[in-house]
Amino acid sequence: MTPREEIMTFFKALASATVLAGCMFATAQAEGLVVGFSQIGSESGWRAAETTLTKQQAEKRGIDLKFADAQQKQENQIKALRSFIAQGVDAILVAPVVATGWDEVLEEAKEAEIPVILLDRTVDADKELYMTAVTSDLVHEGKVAGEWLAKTVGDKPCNIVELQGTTGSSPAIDRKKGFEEGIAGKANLKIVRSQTGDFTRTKGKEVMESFLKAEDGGKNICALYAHNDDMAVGAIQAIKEAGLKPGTDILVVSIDAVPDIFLAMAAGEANATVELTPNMAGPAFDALEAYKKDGTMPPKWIQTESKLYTQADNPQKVYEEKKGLGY
Ligand code: GZL
Repeated sequence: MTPREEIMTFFKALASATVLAGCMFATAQAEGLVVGFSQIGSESGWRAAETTLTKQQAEKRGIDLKFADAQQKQENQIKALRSFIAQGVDAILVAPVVATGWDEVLEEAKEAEIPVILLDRTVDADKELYMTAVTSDLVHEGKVAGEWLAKTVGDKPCNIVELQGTTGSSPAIDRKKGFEEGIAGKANLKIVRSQTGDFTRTKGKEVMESFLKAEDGGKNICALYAHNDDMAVGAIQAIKEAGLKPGTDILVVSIDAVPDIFLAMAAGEANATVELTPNMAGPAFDALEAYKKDGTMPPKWIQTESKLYTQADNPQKVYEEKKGLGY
């Protein structure tokens, strides 16, 4: 080998070693990260799936996830965030149960230079207080549901009852707003009753029972719009117990696309749902790893997709596909 060839061989080897070291360093960036996750609770099938997938994503990336279940209480979430700050975690994930009341604790996280990522819900706080929010377009979801109903009923008069999500939460506020946009200008479509079912099956059934009683046993009700599938599934039970046919006597449209709503659709008892991915943690951890690696700052909103499913979309098959995915 000539001296020139020897030098070329040396520098090629050096270049490969540098690239390899870089990749290992990048992976090392993900390995060993300690992340605190304040989860709202387990109020719905969707929430349970989000928790499962977040833990799976952390495991896959070698992230040490400190998990705290707030049992639907904001004060428990704030306590958890303070504990994560005291532990000096590398980052915090939080699914904020309601939209207000976060400024102080987010300030404390900023002071401690701990990046905060919002999952699936947003907060009414200065955007500088969190790194990014991984959510769907909640207004759009409601609008898709409203537009589907408007298209389905045509000019027929249709009294709608609405099961709202948790009072004060961004999905409850935005899904209501979006649905009203979706039915705007349709004089034949009217929301006659609207109340929170707190995103749970139990409450959804209870409130639907009260709607049915108040509306002549349900004879005056043409459709139910529920801010999530779990409340819709509870309401379907109430409609059946009132001797009516959900999906026919009372149309049912909701949001999340959890497996059980597809079972109801396959039985003709639900009509449409708008999908919300439970994998919010994947994009969140991607953004965090990029930030830790070289300071790359993500956009303030990482939007996840929303897709309408109806009875025309082979619900039994969708159920089979979805049932193993962490729900
Ligand atoms: C919406 C999410 C909602 C789900 C419900 O982004 O926060 O919370 O739609 C869950 O199932 O309770």
